[in-house]
Amino acid sequence: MIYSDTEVSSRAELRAIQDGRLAETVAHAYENVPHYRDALDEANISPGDIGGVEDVSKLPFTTKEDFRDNYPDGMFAVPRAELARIHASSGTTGKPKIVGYTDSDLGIWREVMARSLSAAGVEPEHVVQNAYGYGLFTGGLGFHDGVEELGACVIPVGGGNTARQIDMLQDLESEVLSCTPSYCLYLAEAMEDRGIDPHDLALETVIIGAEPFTDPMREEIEEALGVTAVDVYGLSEIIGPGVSIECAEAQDGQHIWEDHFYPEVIDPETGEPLPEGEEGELVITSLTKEALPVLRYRTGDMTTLNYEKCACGRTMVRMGNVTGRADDLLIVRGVNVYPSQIEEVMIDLDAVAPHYRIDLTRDGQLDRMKISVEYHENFEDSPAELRDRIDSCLREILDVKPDELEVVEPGTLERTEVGKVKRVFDHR
Ligand code: DLL
Repeated sequence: MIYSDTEVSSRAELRAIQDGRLAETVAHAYENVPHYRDALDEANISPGDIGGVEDVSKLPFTTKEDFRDNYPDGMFAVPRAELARIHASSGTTGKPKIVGYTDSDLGIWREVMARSLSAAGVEPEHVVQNAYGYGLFTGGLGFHDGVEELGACVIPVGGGNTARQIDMLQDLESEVLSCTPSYCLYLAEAMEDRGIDPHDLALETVIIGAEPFTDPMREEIEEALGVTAVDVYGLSEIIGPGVSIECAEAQDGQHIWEDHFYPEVIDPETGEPLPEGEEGELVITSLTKEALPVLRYRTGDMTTLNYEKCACGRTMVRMGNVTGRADDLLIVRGVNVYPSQIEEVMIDLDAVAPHYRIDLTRDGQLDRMKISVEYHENFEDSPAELRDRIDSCLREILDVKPDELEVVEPGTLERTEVGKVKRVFDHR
């Protein structure tokens, strides 16, 4: 269901809103954040040069390094006393990125999350079991507030705690579950182990995000649980979950809430904006944030933009689902390897469970790549034969051969119960 009229406003109306808000955001950032003042001065741009979104590409990019250099709160544009909440990104390396919100920012977050949930098919009478982690991670509280804003009922189970999670799904008949795709698969397996058929649950929709997944993995989730799986995207630096989401009607790209987040796609090498439909790095400018305005933030996430009106009636641009990050690229013996290429092979093979890991080590000057993969419980041939099959599929898509390919028993590889799955272990 369409939650707010803005979602169906004409492109011209939307453009007018974006123009005004962009000019205000640039002025706010320039006046209150030394980093932006220096960056704009250095680029010879003054806030008055930015009349609207047609001028956005004049602005310098903001990067993850800028957050790191200004740790913890140097990117904030309001005094401490005006902050209402602080979260942090779940960065796996180095210091986390600290992000702050004023009351108004929290209100906007609630609104975009309510829109997102509504687009996913959540209705006020539904019970939403929220299995995203609560705490500094934006997933838990972001979903929580959005469910309340929509007027639905939230069960704040949080991440992990699988036995209780399953009890709640059964006893409280949750219609909606929100969690990472890897945890969703883990839950499905855990139910199977306990002899519970997920198709007997009241569950209709799962809202998965916070980490990349491929279409075959989504199909696996939809089949295992008998649900519609909707992809939700977001990042702490911009607000958290709720930057964009698929609509349940089309499940064909994620609507970006463009009245709050202005998107561009650029060539990650040259920084040049790319035309509609070409894949590149997503760059986002916040249009309404007070505590942490962000100008042309390089998300690192690879996607495309599609401005065609959607079957659901929404006019807001859709981004393609993010299957990888610009910095995901692994260079193995000088050859480019994207983990998503390996994942696609694994998931296409019925005999293989969607659990695998890639280990990279260095032997003297030489990179070594080991891939470990679990076979599926119902698989009946010999693991050696399966190994050969995977090997030939990998050869077709990779320009570098794994040095070791290991097929292991179901349940061998470590699962993530909380947070985001880690599949690549680069020990080099
Ligand atoms: O993961 C916010 C979030 C919470 C999104 C719950 C969706 C659901 P961070 O911890 O800052 O924030 O991580 C952001 O996660 O730049 C992407 O690389 C990745 N990511 C988030 N959503 C998706 C998705 C939250 N749907 C980083 N598909 C982003 C692929 C995703 N990657």
